[in-house]
Amino acid sequence: MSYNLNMKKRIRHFNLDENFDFREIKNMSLDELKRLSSDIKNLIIDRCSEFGGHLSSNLGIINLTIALFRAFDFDKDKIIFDIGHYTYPYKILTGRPLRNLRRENGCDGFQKRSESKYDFYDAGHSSTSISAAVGFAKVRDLNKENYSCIAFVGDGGIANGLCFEALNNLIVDNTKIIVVLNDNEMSISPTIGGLSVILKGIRKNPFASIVFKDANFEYIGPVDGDNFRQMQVAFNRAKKSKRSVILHVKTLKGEGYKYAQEDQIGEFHFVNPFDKVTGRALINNANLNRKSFSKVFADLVDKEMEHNEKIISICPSTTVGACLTDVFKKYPERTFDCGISEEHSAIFANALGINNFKVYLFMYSTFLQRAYDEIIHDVARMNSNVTFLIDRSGLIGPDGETHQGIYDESFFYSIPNVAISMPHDEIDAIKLFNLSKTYFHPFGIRYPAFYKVNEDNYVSDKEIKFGEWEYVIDSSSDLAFITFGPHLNDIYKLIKNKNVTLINALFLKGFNDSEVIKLNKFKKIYIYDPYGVETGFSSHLLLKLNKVGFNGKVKIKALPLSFISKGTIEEQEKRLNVEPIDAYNDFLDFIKDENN
Ligand SMILES: Cc1ncc(C[n+]2csc(CCOP(=O)(O)OP(=O)(O)O)c2C)c(N)n1
Repeated sequence: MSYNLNMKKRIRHFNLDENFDFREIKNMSLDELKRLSSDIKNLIIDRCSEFGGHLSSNLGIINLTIALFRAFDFDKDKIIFDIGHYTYPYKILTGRPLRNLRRENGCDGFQKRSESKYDFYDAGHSSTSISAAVGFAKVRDLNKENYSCIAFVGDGGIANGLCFEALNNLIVDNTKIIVVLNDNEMSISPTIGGLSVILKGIRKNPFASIVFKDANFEYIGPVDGDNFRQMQVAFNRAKKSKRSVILHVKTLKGEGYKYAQEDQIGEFHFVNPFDKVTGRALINNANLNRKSFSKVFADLVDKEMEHNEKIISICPSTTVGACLTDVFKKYPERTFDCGISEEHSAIFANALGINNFKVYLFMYSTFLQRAYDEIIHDVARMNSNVTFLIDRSGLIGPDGETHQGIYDESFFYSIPNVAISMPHDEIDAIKLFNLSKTYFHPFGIRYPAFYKVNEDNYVSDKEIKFGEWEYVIDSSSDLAFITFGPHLNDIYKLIKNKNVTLINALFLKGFNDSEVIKLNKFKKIYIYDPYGVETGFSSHLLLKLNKVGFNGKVKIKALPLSFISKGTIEEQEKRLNVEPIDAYNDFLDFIKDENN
């Protein structure tokens, strides 16, 4: 067994390195299991305090994960974690001690097939695990093999429609899976919705589990997720059952780390690097010289809700990240956290929108993908009064491929009736928000989490009307540089002394035709979009230029149409050669002839 003796305290610790052999868990005594649990806890707190990460969810399921290794054999059995943000204990036990967690060349923050043969499925978005486990079970049955297929899902994740679709199919299918339902009564914030009420009932009175029994599942639980013996008995029963099993486990989010355990808001669900002793974040917007766009929009909506009773705010499950906790407390009747329910939220918003309410629908760009059909079929077709506040747009950094906010531009171009915009700073944000107040059709304002605040940033003093672009530098030259978003500041600094026209394309879709016609006077146009893939704004503008018969030259720098893996945003931009300085140099190259 792999131990380290800490002579001072005379405690044996486990070597939780790449050589840790999870097979040893099956033979460990209760004392050893507890020590293993405590070592995993300390490692997770250490790594999250250094690199940031999903702290609370992982702390709550350490014993549960160890118990899974005692009961199952992951050289054969398959486990699929929903979302994948609570795989830290599993990663540690399968030889991945979270080195450089979420960094460019470090351990991924989610489960990932390319990282380990023990990661059977990739995820990042919620509620895919049961469908995937049913698929794995089908493979097993068709190949006439024999192993367990487990979906591990939280009480937040299971309430999403996808899980209901999977369970609905499973009821009439003779394939067997085991659903481990990790019930900690929290999603990011406390779990909301009817299913959470049912689960609460079951926790108090297991007979209420009749809901699941009637549906032809074997219901086991509720089981204490801290108690190794209870879990062993429950897993053995689950393995023996002929039917699919819902194994309901109660756990405590943040267990074992005071601040996380006491957190009822959701601030320790995801943490930036922090001081272990005080629990306080080591980095904040002020010391990084940046401003939170999320806070800017939360404040704008707050002010508007105060005097306008027709304003509704909806935010499915990400209220903490969207800085909406206080706003939602202040206006409980007109704010809705609908849980992990992007599709429902879009239609709910639409119904309010067509009934003369002004709806602000807050969603991260990546999760908005879930509502694509509802945006076309409902919001856009009925042309309703919904403004999408699209947070975390552009490159997302350490969450990697599954969370990039770079595809919404492209999919909006295929949807009629929707206008899309992007501010470069708070002043742009206020302008766009003010325009949204008197615009009664679908409108998206997309923004990254933050922008850098520097003294020499470009500050606009111009008014704009809906659909207009801003000429930041209006030169006499026949060269135009078109961009938008926070990097406009960097480009402005780089080219302000050149004889070049710089345009802030505040509206990425739904801009006036006259803006395109005006471009006809330029010989060369450079389009720089570091916030969307190349099928987004740049392609859209090319099409528009083609329509007005533009016969000059166009060069584009946008994100490649690909899946972009983790790293800091700066590292990702460097890797992709899309930093402002890259665009600037590329632009100089493009206009060379004119300079000679
Ligand atoms: C489609 C989608 N919407 C939102 C999120 C953001 N998100 C990440 S974790 C999480 C909470 C999940 O709650 P639960 O399943 O109960 O797991 P817990 O973290 O509480 O253990 C949410 C909403 C997501 N990953 N996917």
